[in-house]
Amino acid sequence: MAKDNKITFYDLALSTGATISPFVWATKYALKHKGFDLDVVPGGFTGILERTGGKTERLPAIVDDGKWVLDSWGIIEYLDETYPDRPALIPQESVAATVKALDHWFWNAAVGPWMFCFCQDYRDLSLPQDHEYVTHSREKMLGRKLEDVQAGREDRLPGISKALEPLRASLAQHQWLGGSSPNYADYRILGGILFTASVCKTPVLAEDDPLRDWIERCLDLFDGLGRHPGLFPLFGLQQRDGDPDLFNRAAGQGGIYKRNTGPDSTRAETQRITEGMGKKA
Ligand SMILES: N[C@@H](CCC(=O)N[C@@H](CS)C(=O)NCC(=O)O)C(=O)O
Repeated sequence: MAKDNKITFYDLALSTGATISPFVWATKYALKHKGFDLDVVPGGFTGILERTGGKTERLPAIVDDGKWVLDSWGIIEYLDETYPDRPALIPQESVAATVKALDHWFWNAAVGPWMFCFCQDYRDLSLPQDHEYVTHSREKMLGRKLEDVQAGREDRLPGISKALEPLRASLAQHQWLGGSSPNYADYRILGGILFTASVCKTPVLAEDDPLRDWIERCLDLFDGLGRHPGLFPLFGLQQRDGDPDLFNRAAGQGGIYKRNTGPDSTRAETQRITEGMGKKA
């Protein structure tokens, strides 16, 4: 049991002091959701193995009353198993299954593409002692010079914003991804957004993006945990001539939105799609 309600939390931060990793951000929120105070061990990319006494090369990691727990998913499983009387992060297995699908989609649609847009800034914002390691390791991962990967991002950002429609469709009808209160689904997606906010020297979403309400509500949680002064503005992306719409302004049609309540609800569509049928050419 956490002594004095405190859990030791190994952070991964930039020179701004802001946490960088999506996994670390999500875990910070998860610990707060469980009602714990954090005893933060600060640090950047290099020296993780030394900082953790040889326990891990990757973060997040926590220590709960002497017990080491690694990996963002391992940590939430541990927290829900060990503290079942505190608010659940994953209230039932179906949530775990859905979060895994959502996380996979979001990583491919947004977190990865945003990383490509800000990888040079990510290196430049890292602690000075991390620059060489971040440059070398990320160029190995991405297969090109960081400057070349990042170049042309203004042409890619609108498409990434547009791709977030599944989140908008859900959050137009629900206060949180967790329903009436947040759960790990919210924190996991928020982690990717806060990763982006930690490096996005140019905004990634429109001022009036429908996701804004949910993002602002998430940032307010736990006494403004997500309102770190080192973060950059997410909102303010401008649509240029030739760009796709940054979000769907005609949302509210199709899929679960469009309830069939009988012929009156489908008559206009039926007329539209059958117009001209049977006419001789
Ligand atoms: N599966 C792990 C992944 C953790 C991970 O890859 N963390 C990265 C930060 S995003 C890290 O520690 N990187 C250190 C490094 O690059 O040396 C988890 O979910 O915790």
